[in-house]
Amino acid sequence: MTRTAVEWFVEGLRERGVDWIATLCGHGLDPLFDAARRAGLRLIDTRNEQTAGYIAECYGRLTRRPGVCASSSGVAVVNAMTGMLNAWFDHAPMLAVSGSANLTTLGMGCFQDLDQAALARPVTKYSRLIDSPVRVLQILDEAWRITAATPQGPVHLMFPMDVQRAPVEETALVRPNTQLSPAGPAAGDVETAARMLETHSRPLILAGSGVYYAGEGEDLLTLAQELSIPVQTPIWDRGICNGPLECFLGVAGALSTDPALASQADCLILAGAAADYRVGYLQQAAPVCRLDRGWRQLSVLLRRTAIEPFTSWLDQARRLRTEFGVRVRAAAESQRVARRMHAVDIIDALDQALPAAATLILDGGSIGQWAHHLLCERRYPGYWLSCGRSGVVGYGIGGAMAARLAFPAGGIVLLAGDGAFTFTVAELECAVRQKLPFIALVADDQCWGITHSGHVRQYGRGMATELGSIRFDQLAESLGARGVRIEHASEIAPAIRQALREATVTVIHVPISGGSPA
Ligand SMILES: Cc1ncc(C[n+]2csc(CCOP(=O)(O)OP(=O)(O)O)c2C)c(N)n1
Ligand SMILES: [Mg+2]
Repeated sequence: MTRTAVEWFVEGLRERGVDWIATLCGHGLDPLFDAARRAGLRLIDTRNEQTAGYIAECYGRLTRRPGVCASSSGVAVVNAMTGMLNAWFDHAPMLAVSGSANLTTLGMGCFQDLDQAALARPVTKYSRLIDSPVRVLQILDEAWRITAATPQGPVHLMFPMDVQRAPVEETALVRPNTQLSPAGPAAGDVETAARMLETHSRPLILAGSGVYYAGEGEDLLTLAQELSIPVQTPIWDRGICNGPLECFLGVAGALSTDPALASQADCLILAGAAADYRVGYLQQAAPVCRLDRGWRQLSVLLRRTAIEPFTSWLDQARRLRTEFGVRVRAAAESQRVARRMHAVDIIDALDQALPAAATLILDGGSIGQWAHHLLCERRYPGYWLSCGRSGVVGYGIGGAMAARLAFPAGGIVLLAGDGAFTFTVAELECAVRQKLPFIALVADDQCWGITHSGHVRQYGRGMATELGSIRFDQLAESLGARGVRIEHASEIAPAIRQALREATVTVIHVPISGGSPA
């Protein structure tokens, strides 16, 4: 069945028990009005949007259920904000909708052109542009749950006319993730997690940064080991695993897709992990719950019920992971260019030469992906620093300096792409002068490799992705650091071992042929 995005939106409102919208007509609202009228949703009109706003927020304060108002674009939204502001001060639930000119003309000087989403942000819990017709119900659901979540408060959606009118086939609609509480560091519910484990046979724990910051990593891993539950960490989140454990199965959500354990699992526990792109927005059917804190209580609760370990499922998951590693390595070998080094030679050398307690910092595209795929389970994300959820490149030299400040003793190794390394390369002089030594391995493919591979795959050629040649060893020396140039793969591990004995910054320049795992 096909409907316009605004028809789906109106139906979504009806499903949430809304039977009126307070409003004042004007530019940007006509498709909404038409859909509302046809769906039997009453329009309460006013002479000033302030009143429409007040109606919505007062309804919220009286009933603790969100009232809805709709205003036209530009100054009309400013008027309606009076009501939003009242709801804001009172922690009252309320949904304010604003119309606007077409998405395709926003910011180009369209009629009443104004970034209404930004305008309302400081006085709402959530304010966004509906910029994708297929996401209309998912965005509505998110806004609705955020306005109702404690502490309550107003939310605002800006709905351009062309998005309102866009036809959307039912099967194309992005489904709201109704099993989870709205975004935010919800503590979760121990009993729900316990019930989930008692009633399923293939659970997967996604352990993200939240559980690390909550200091519950060890409790989580103790339970996972005891019950043989596979654990993965979303790529770029902080890890919790500091040594070899049967239950730890590396990183989830890397670009080239890991064994997709989430799709094989029959239930998922998000432990301080976000339901974001790295876990496919959790669009799969398996039930999900969140448990950021409370892992020790969960152990206690489960001990009483004497639940059986998930041994055969963990074996199966480990097999999938091993097969995945074999596939990644085969992909690397297929990219080999005669007499040239490849990224995997650096990974293998690190595997041999890196002390167990060294800190590894990853900065770069393809090189980061190879490392996540092939090194992660043996390096354990507990000893890593990566770019974090931002996915940024170019942070690594600062990261290495910070690591040295945090850990005065011990190995610190930055593995960087040639592109990432040059963002802040002059900082090498500062690190040397201020006695913050580390080792930098530069994987030099003379390009923004991961972007380049993507371009080649999609367009048959790279576009603004090639980089020139730099003698990183000489550059390092000119900045006061040690510089080492590698000519053969067999030299990499000895160079790392030697650099670990030096009290200064060493840059190990490894020229490689290109290639990404994806
Ligand atoms: C600040 C910033 N700019 C651009 C990007 C997009 N980007 C992601 S990976 C990448 C290529 C990195 O190249 P390099 O460091 O040489 O690593 P390689 O992929 O070649 O291994 C780029 C440009 C980004 N993530 N962050
Ligand atoms: Mg590169």
